[in-house]
Amino acid sequence: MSSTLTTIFCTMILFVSMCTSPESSSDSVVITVRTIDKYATPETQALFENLDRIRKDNVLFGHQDDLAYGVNWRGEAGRSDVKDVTGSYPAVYGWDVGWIELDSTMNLDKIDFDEMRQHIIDGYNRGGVITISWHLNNPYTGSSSWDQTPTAKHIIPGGSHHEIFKTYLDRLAAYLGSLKTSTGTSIPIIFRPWHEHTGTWFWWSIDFTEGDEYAQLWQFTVEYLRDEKGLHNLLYAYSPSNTGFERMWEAWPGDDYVDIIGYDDYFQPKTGEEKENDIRGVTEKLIHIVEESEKRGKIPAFTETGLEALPDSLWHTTFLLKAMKADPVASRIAYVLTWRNSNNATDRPNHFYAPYAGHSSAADFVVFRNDPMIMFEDDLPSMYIFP
Ligand code: BMA
Repeated sequence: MSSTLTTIFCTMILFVSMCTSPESSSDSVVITVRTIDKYATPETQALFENLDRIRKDNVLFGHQDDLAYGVNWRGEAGRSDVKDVTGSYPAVYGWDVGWIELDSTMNLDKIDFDEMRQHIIDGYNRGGVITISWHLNNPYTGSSSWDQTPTAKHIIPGGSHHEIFKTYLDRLAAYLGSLKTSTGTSIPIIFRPWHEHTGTWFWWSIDFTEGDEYAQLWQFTVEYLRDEKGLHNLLYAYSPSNTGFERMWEAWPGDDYVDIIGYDDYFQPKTGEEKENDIRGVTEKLIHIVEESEKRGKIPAFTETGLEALPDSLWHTTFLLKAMKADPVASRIAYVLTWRNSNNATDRPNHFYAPYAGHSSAADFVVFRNDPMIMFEDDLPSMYIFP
C-alpha cells in the first residue's frame, strides 16, 4: 500500500451511532482511531479513550491474579483479598498466560486456563479492565522465562527456531481470541509481552540481544497477532524495568507498535531519607513515562509494582500514593498494578503485594482506596463505551 493511502487508511474514522450523546447534532459521532490496530474493536478503542480521559484526574488500582487465590484461600468463587479489605474489587485485573505456549491446561502459577478465562469474563462483565503478561518458556532451549540464553535472534523471522516460536504465538492467539462474553463480544485486553527487558533476568532481556533484535521480536509479535491472527481486542503495553530504566528507548519498537507505556519497579522496606529517595525516584520515572506518552499520543501507566509482604504497614499512602501525587505530571498515569498474593499453603509463602483481611497494612489500604484520586472497580465509569 502506498504511504499516502496508508495515511488515509490510518486516519480512518468510525461512525458509531450507538454512542451518540444527547448533545450531538446528528445521529453519529466521529471518532479518530488512536490505537495501533486500526481495526481494533469499538470496545477496545473505547477502553483506550477512557483510560486517556480518566488518567487526568484518577489512577486505577490493579492487582495480579486477584480472583484466583489469596494469601489464605484458593479457588473460592467471588473472593478477592482486595475486596475482603476494601469492599471493592480492584479496577484492573492482571493475569499471566505463561505456559499457554506449551498447550498446558494451567499457567506457570497453577491457575487453570479455563478458570482464568471465566475470571476474565467476570471481571469484564463487572466493568473492570484486564491486562495480561506472558512469562513464556524459551522456544530455543525449552527452559523457563528466567533462562539467560541469547534467543531473540533464533526466533525472529529468518531464525532457526522461528517456526517453533510461531506455534507458541498460535497457542497464545487461540487463547486471547477465546476471551469473549456469552454474547460473543471480544474482551479488550491490555497485552504486555516482553516485559522488564532492560533487566537481566529474562531470555528476552536486551542484554541477550544485539542490534534491533528486541524491536524485531516485538514488531513480529504485534504483526502476527494483529494481522495474521486477526486479533483486534488488544492494546499493547511496553514495560521496561526500573533496572536499566535509562536504556528504555534503546530497544523501542516504535510508536506504531505500542499503545501503553509504563515501567515495573519493586521496593525494599526503607525508612527516613532512604525511603524518601526511593519515592523521588518513582516520581521522576513516572514523569518521564507520562511526558513521553503524551508526546507520542500513548497512555502512561505504572505497569507493575509492590513491596513484598508489606512490612511497612503505611506503604500504600506514605509511599505509593505519595510518589504518584508528588508531581501533577506523575499523577497522570492511567493505572498502577500490584503483583500477586501468592497462597501461603500451596505456593510461595510471604509473597504477597496487596493486604489481606487481618494484615497490619489493611487499614492504610482502606485510606488509599478512599483517596479521591484512586479508583477501584466500584468507582469506574463505563470503560467500554466511548466517552
Ligand atoms: C514472579 C513471581 C513468581 C511467578 C511469576 C509469574 O514475579 O511472582 O512466583 O511465577 O512472577 O507470575
